[in-house]
Amino acid sequence: MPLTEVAPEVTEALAARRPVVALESTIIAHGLPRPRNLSVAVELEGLVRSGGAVPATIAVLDGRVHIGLGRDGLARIAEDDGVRKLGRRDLAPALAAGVSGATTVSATAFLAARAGIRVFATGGLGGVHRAWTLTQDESADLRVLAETRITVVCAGVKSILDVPATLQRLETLGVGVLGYGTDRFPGFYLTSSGEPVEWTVHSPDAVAEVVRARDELGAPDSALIVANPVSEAEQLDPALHDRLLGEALAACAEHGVEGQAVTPFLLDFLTRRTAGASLEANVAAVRGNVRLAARIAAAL
Ligand code: PSU
Ligand code: MN
Repeated sequence: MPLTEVAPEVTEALAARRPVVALESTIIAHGLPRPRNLSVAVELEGLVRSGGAVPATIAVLDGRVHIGLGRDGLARIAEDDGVRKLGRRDLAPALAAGVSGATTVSATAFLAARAGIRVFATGGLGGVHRAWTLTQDESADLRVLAETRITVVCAGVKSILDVPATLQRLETLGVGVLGYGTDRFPGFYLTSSGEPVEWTVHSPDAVAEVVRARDELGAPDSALIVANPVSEAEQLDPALHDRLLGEALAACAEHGVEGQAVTPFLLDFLTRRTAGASLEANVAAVRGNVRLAARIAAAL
C-alpha cells in the first residue's frame, strides 16, 4: 500500500501477535495547547510501552498515512500550523493533495482496524452536539464506530456534547458500551455523566471475554466502547464545569464557530477559563485510557 507507511516495530508486533495500541493525533494537534501537546504525545507512547504494548500513533504526513509515528512525526503534528483535522471522509482528499493532517477518532479507528490493530485509546469520543436540533452537528465518530471492528478505550464522550442523545445514537447504531468499574457512563472531564450504562466489567480479561464472545457470534463489524472514568481525585470540579460550559456554548454561538472548529473551540475555551484545570483532567483521563488499553491489548 504505497500511500500507507506502517512503522517497522508495529508491523513486527502485529505479525508476532504481540499487543499494539493505536492512538489518535487530533487530540495532539487540535485538542491540547502547545507545547504541552508534544510532551503528552510522547508520554502517552511511553505509557503504552510501560504496559507491554507497542504504540501506533496515527496521522497523515505529506499525503501518506503513517501507522506509528517517530519522534519527528509527533513533533510535526504537535507544532506545524498547517496540520488539518481529518475525519474518515477527509482521508482521500488529504492523500491526493499531499497535505498533512491529524486523524480524529473516526479516521484513526478506520485506519487502525484496516492495519489489523484491535485496540485504540483516546480521550473522549465525538458525538451529538447540544445544538443538534438547529445544526444537525453529530460527529462522524459515531457512524464509523458503527462500522468498524475495534475496541475503543475512552472516558466517555466529551461533556460539551449532548451525552444522553449520544448514548441513544450509540444504541441505535448497535455500538456496544461497557462501563469499566462503573455503572455510570463517564463524563470525560468528570468521573460520571450521571447517565447509566447497562454493562460493567472490572478487568482487562473481562473486556477480552466480551471481544471473544462477539467474534464467536460473528457479530457485525462495529466497535466496542470501554468507558473508563477519570478518578474523582483528578476530575474537573463538577460545579465549575457546569457553570463554564454554558458560557463556552454561548461564546461558540456568538463567534459563529461551526463545523470542525466547534470541538477545538470549546476545549480551548474551557482550558483558558479553568486556568488549565480542564486540561489536567483531560490529560489524566487520556493517561488512564492509554494504560488500560495496553492491558486490554495484552489480554487479547
Ligand atoms: N478527545 C480529546 N480531545 C480531542 C478529541 C477527542 O480528549 O480533541 C477529538 C477526537 O479526535 C474526536 C474529535 O474524534 O475531537 C471530534 O471532533 P468532531 O466533534 O468535530 O467530530
Ligand atoms: Mn461536527
